[in-house]
Amino acid sequence: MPWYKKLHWQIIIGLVLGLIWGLVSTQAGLNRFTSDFIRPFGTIFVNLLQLIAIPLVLASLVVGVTKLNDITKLSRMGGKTIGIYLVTTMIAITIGLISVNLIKPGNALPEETRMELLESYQDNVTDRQAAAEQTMQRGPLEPIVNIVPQNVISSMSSNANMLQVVFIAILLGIALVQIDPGKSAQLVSFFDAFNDVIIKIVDYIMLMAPIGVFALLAAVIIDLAGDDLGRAFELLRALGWYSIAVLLGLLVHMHLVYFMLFKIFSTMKLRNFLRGIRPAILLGFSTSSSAATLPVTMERVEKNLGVEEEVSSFVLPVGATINMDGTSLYQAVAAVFIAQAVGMDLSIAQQLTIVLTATLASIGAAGVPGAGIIMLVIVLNAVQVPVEGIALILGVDRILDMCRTAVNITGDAAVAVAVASTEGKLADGRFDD
Ligand code: DAS
Repeated sequence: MPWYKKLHWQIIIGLVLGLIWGLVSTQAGLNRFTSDFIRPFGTIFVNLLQLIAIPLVLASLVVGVTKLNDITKLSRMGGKTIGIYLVTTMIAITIGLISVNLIKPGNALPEETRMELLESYQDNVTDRQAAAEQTMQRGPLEPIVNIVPQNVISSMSSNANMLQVVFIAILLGIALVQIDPGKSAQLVSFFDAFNDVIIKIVDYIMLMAPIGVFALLAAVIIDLAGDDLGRAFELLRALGWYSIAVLLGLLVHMHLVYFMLFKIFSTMKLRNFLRGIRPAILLGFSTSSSAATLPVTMERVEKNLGVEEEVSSFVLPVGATINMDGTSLYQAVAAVFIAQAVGMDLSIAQQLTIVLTATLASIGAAGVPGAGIIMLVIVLNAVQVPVEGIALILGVDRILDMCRTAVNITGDAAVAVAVASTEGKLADGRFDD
């Protein structure tokens, strides 16, 4: 198959053309046109992915659980999955803290820029602060209470409730395994067929990926630059070191931690792993949403990496909501950067508090765009860093959200491979698209 027919190349071309169009648009006064006639294609594409996410999780998880004919496997696999998720998240935060303490991005911000930025973002800070205050009011066990829905239909009303759908699907699957096989067979084959249909729909949606990605990137650039490219570059320059601290941490985490994960749990080569899930990584980058990318992550992990459905259908939906290595690393860097920028020196005890609270904040963050920065307030409050500092990083948050979401997805897929390998459910993977 010629290279340009491969989906991931088409997505990359869409990405690059989107970036170029966005920059041209800001210079040629075409922002209005881009917003009215190009941005909608990105919205349609993300809507399609969000549309398919919940039916996919429900169908694949029910099928996955019923295939685990012995439920103790589920608890063993569940324990292994959650355990590896927590360890990789805490390592991510530690890498983030090392990166931000070495680079010290906060010290590069000039005083006048900081004061000006705080003012210009005041209204956004208020909005986000209000959303985050709400998060603060709920108790520490709120994320656990939230897993159990009151109503099946309402639990499927938003991708932010992905864990509720996981809960329902597991309950359904366990009940199906426990009733008379003669009766459950029809229902299991229904969910099996439904699952195949959903995966086929994901293939159709992916045909739109290059266009969707082009539109998403063009929109991000015009949102960031407004009609004054110069101001955007001044802002980016002031925040350049901060972004480098985040990106460096993400790169180290992706290559060191997942490399080690495969060394311990699987014989898969990191290079082949990354090739196998490349479209999902690129999609996570373009949509900034683990939940929206989940259908593609599942399809690629199963088709390209050979992870059997009974593992991927459990590990990936759970990971898309509670395992966010990229987000937790970013929250650690952001909290210390803001502290540095307002002249605060955080003690080791406070930085250890960041490890705990960023772990909780990333578990509580939904797999949707911007979730990480709203939950960041929990971390800032825990170490008494002024929440207003969020204004410093709002400007580049979307671009970093794209990067940390790509790492979140990579982490979910890496754990799926590791768990499948230890469960003997990892076939020899194929790595072509
Ligand atoms: N965008 C979130 C996700 O989908 C991550 C974040 O906001 O930090 O994973």
